[in-house]
Amino acid sequence: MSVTYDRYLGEISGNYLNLEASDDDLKNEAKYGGGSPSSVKKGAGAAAVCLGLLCLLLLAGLTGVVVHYTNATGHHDTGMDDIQFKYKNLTEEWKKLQSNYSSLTKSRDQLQSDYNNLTKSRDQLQSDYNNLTKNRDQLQSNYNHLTKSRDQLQSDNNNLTKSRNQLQSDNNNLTKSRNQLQSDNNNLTKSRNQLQSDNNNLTKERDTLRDERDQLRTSISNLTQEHEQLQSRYSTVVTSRDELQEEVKILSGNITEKVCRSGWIKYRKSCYYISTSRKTWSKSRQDCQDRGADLVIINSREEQTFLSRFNERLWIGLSDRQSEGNWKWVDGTDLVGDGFWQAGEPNDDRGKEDCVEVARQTDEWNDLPCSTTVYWACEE
Ligand SMILES: [Ca+2]
Ligand SMILES: [Ca+2]
Ligand SMILES: [Ca+2]
Repeated sequence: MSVTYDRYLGEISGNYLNLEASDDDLKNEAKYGGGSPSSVKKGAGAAAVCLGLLCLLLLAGLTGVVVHYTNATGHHDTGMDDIQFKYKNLTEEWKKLQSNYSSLTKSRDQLQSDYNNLTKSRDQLQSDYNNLTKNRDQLQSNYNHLTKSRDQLQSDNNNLTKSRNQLQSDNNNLTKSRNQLQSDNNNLTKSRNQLQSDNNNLTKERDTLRDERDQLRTSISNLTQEHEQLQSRYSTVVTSRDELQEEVKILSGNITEKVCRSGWIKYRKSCYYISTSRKTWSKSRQDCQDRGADLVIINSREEQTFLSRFNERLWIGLSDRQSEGNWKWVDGTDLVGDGFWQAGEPNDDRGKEDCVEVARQTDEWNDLPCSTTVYWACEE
């Protein structure tokens, strides 16, 4: 800012109007952060200094005019009117300057007020800027988190898609398997029903067969009883026949009733000698032969029962000495039928049992070593 004074024109001119225009500049500087509070303050102070200088210049001008007028009075009384006129103009100029000074003072106060307001606005804007920066950082952080979450969700989504496809495939396979199983189940159900029907028929046939079997068993039992009764009757008839034939022979005088020697026992058609000492099988047989007889040959259950009454171990005339397991009587004939062996005999114990005794405990036959010494029975 510059101020000039034209002492001839009596005018003070300057660019003080620019002080008013600087309001917009200050606003712009505050808005864009380009200005500083000290620069604005400096402008207002410079305006005040300029106003003071203007007052001083005006006062100096007035003093010069008075001096000039006093000097001129001594030499030129005729120029009084001209000086009076210029004084009047200067007074008016001074009043204008005074008015401008007041206006400038008001403008400065207004600028000061605007400066204060701008400072407040700037502080508010700075605070808003800081808040916005924080919000921006927070939003950036949120954005980053959301980006990560989105990526994670995208990855999860991909995995879920794969799992869903796999499950879909599995579901298709399971559906096929279920349909196959359903078909198999239907076939099995048909087979089961068929088997159930067959089973029912077989059960009926089985029950029928059981009834028939029970009837047959009853019939067999009845037939067996009849058979046993007939067998008993047959035995009785045979015995009666033999006795009758014996009596016929005796009565006809063709045969003479056998008489046993002293010490022998008669039973049916034979005479028997029961020893009173014990010998081996061979020596026992030799004793019988010395007596004109041989070891006993058992021809029937009755003869076996007869020998049992002596309640002793007795050699009989049966052995397999010539051929193991091939039982022969002393007359050279083979054993016919099952014989009268006790349970578990003949056992040929240790391969040394070839001769037969009537055992005392059971009155049945047992094979034992021929060198054993027991009693014996001769038959004549
Ligand atoms: Ca006999
Ligand atoms: Ca034997
Ligand atoms: Ca034996």
